[in-house]
Amino acid sequence: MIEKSFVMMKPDAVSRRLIGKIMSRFEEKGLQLIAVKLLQVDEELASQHYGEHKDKPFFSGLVDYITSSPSLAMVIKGDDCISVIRKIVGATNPKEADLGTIRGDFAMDTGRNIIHASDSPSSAEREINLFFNSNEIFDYEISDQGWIY
Ligand code: RTP
Ligand code: MG
Repeated sequence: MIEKSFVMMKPDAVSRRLIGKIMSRFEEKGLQLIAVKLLQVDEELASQHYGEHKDKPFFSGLVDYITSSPSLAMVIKGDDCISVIRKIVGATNPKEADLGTIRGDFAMDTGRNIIHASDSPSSAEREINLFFNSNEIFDYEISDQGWIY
């Protein structure tokens, strides 16, 4: 089933200049970028986005991390893409994440795990609406127009 997922490169990914490398993993897999935005997440947006974790001991550190410098928010579209993207991203703790996953290859610390991805269709819908207006999402069809090779 064709799905949309919300994916965000966290401040460490942007600051470490990993945007291109990370983006290419989704594109090479066969997924389609339909929205992208560099933004500074503020405390209110971080608290809404990670609301499910508000009572956890790591919450204030998580908000400090996500608001520390700009992040790159995206909407990615593709067949079963919510679970496929979670596999590409890897486990929450980068030390346990398989090599070949983004977290497994580029990160060492759960508190600096470089990328977020929606974990379910309902999270994806909520997160996409939180970060994007409908006119910022370009839900185009890819067809062979003679220049895809
Ligand atoms: P995300 O939401 O960012 O995609 O990460 P996730 O689903 O893999 O993990 P989740 O349980 O939703 O946790 C959200 C983020 O909180 C930080 N965290 N720190 N110190 C800790 O024990 C701890 N646990 C989670 C991580 O940055 C994690 O990505
Ligand atoms: Mg999560």
